[in-house]
Amino acid sequence: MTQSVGLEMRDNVAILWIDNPPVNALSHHVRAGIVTGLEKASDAGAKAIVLAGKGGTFIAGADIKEFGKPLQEPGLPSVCDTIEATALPVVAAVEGNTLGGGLEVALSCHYRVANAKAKLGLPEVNLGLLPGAGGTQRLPRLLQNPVESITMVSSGRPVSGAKAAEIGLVDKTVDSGTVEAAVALANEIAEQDFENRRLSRVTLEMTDAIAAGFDAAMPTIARKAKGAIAPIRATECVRAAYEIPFNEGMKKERATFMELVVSDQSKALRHIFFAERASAKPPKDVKGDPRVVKKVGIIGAGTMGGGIAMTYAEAGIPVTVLEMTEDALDRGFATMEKNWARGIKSGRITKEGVAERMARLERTTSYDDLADCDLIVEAVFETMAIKKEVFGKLDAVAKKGAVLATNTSYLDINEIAAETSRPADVLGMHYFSPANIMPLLEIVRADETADDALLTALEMAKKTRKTPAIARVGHGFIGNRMLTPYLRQANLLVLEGASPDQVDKALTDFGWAMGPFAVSDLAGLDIGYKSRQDQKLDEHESRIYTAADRLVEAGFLGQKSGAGFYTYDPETRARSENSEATRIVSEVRSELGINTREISDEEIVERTQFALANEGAHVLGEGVAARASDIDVVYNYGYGYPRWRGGPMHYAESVGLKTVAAKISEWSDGAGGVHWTPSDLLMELAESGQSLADWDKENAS
Ligand code: T1G
Repeated sequence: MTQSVGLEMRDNVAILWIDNPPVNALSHHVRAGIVTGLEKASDAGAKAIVLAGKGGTFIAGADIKEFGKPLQEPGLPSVCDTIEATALPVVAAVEGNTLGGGLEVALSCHYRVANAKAKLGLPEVNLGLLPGAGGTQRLPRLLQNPVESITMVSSGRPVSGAKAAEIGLVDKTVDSGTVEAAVALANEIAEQDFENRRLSRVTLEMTDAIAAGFDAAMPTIARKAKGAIAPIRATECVRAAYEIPFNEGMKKERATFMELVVSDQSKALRHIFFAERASAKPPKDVKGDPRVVKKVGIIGAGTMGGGIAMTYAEAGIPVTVLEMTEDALDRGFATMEKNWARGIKSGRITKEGVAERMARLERTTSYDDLADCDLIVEAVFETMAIKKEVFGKLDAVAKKGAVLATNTSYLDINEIAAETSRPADVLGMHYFSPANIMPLLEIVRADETADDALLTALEMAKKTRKTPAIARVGHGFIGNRMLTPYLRQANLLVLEGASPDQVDKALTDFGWAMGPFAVSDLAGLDIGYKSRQDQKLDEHESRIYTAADRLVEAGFLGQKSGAGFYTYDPETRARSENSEATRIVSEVRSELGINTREISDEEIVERTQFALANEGAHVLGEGVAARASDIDVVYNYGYGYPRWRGGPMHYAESVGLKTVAAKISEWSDGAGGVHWTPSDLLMELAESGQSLADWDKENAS
């Protein structure tokens, strides 16, 4: 036995308790403990065995932290084979998270009893892997339903215990007393023959209909995978369960797993799995507890304010929304109700659910009505003057201890905080549009933000199911700051000879959800235009956007005006070339005396992605972000970055910081050098050979 697997005898049943907090991952000592426990149960004269997890959860999967390290026997496939081959019947007590290797262990048991609210799934594809301990071979043999097997393996989505009973994944469900029910079943079947419950012995037969089903499923799986390979490879293994014997199917699954576990995609997906957990943790220097938030005030009921108000109401928190006029409130509330109601058709929400959420919203045009709010988030116009005015008023009416948050995308929060007598209560909570949908929340810790105010924002992120990343004050914080050099290179590439469509396609082929020109059209070209006017760019910088500015001046504002860099079908919003944009770009190139050239997709990817990484290294070096992995979280959750690439910083690491640094040095010495400011930190890391991951370990506060 090992300390993580205990044995308890209950009459003739041996319960093997897995105890490996926090999620009972199948670390080496757990795997070894299970094998030993099976022997000990037999020695103890048990007639049947129950496998159960401590802490209200069965097993959440293999220990992800062990991947990439030398395998310590027994490996999970052999543990599963040992369980299945055991002379005594084994019943799995499935509750809490029964995922990945955890479900594979349950599948190698002979019976399964589940709590109705348990989560059973094979999420390995989310890590760029596939079920590597027999899941692709045993699941189809148990379910005898290719559609269900394909869906579970290729989507990674879990099912509830109740649903699991429906599809035959478990033998019975209970609402409580899962272990007791498993012991009762163990007693019941102890003397019965259970040969037919050893799933490896089950034979599946491939039919034309089943083969056609696999053929039909693959294009959809590939489309949804958006460049990720694991869902496709995992489904191929499920198909093999119908075509070749179990042992050969296991060999195919193992070989595929070994290929995927060393793949860049899996390394990237495991990186972001841990990155999103790290970014949700308070900095080490922060002490204390979050303040209690019973009521939230939102200033502004426009696109952002309405979306933020929806986020809190969705989390069950009462919200007071303040606008300057009743008309503005009418519009804002109508939009919120319409947005929620959209989910009724798809069954995501009921009419009563919409009414419940709306009932949590109060409205007012008076600041006095915010006096009882514990957190107030302003989402008014993005000008410093208006923000200062709002915070001056808040300082006068907000209760003592209220956290005062600004949703600003760029502005200096220290300056805003200075407008109040309570800068310790002030911080940034930067939401991304649409705020009720987009998962990222940039929490900006200003110089005087109190620890418990910061902890309150982190707690609110959790409560509203947002993925947070903490930034320090700096123009554009993390995400928007890095967007500037990214868009700069994209626009330069168009000036030099690429078309907007070629740039966008090269980047969607790289994995981005949308290319920069399509995103600019979506956001509205006038937003960038106004920002450039406000910033009064120098000549080098402003010439880059001459074409974009001309488009706005010609009335091409993007999707909202029907055309921008692209023309949009009024019905379908499908985009096609805007010949006027092509003419304007060509005109600008001539005026600027630019001799265009053929530009490769590779150059487009390198210059845009390395510009992101370089600026990210500046952000890191300046302490605006505490970790490189936080920057990756920002881009995954706020900007449509391809998750299976890990993030701009992880991608640069996977290319090799030396390579990235050499390219940036080359470009900064070249014709476009004025547009490159190599990050000292990036150059130092490239020189020293230290990785960003190591830098994070050493420096993350
Ligand atoms: N391995 C190692 N650590 C894990 C882990 C795992 N499988 N799952 C969670 N942790 C850590 C996590 O990093 C965090 O650590 C703490 O536990 C709490 O996690 C062979 C190959 C189970 C739904 O993909 O989805 O089996 O930050 O904050 O919100 O076929 O964790 O405290 O130091 O997420 O309650 C398949 C991954 C693995 C499930 C719980 N299994 N985990 O969520 O807590 S591959 C998974 C989750 C596999 C086999 C294959 C979630 C959760 P720290 P948490 P939570």
